[in-house]
Amino acid sequence: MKRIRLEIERRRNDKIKLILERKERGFILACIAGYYNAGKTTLFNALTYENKPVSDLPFTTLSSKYSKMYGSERILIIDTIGFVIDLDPRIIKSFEINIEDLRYSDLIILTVDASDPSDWFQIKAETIIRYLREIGALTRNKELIIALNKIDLLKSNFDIETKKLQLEHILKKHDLTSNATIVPISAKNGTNIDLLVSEMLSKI
Ligand SMILES: Nc1nc2c(ncn2[C@@H]2O[C@H](COP(=O)(O)OP(=O)(O)OP(=O)(O)O)[C@@H](O)[C@H]2O)c(=O)[nH]1
Ligand SMILES: [Mg+2]
Repeated sequence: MKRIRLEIERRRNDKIKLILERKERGFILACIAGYYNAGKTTLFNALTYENKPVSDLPFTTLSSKYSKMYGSERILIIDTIGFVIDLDPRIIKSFEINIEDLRYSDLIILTVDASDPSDWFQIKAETIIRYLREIGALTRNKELIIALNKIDLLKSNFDIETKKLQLEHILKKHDLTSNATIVPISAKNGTNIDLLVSEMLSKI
């Protein structure tokens, strides 16, 4: 256990060094966060023209992935491991390595699954926003875009607006209204990706 703990600490330090180097080289770091299966990698691929594996099995992505955003030499998009409610405390330590990507990023793109039923959607969104605050990834001066993903699975605009209102309510509760924007998208179909990109550029 001691050996593993030391190894995790060493990797965490290496990771922080790497992140700081990238920042020094002038990269702007945009980190995609969210629960497993929210569509983070699908969005990452859409923003970078990468082709990283995507699936409906949990934990398809097991370590952070980095790639420049298409059309930009300075913006680095980061895909992260999916978050889980009630994460087993024994594996939290190993997640910490990836937490540094979230902490040091200039912009967080929180990807949420709009096709979740309203009550579940509410609990998940509240929990992850609280968590991001707790780990110091969502400070008052951190820019935040919520990508309300999978809108192709919703029946009407009314459903999209309802989910948006739920998110707005949570943001207000956490005093994040001024730095946050919600963009409804379908990462799979490419809907509103252009809107998301222009929102990213204006925040950066
Ligand atoms: N209908 C629909 N499905 C989507 C959309 N975006 C992603 N998916 C599907 O959702 C599933 C999960 O997508 P991923 O991109 O692997 O999700 P992830 O958040 O990276 O998941 P982990 O790596 O496990 O954390 C896949 O089956 C995708 O095809 C979308 O906009 N609409
Ligand atoms: Mg993934």
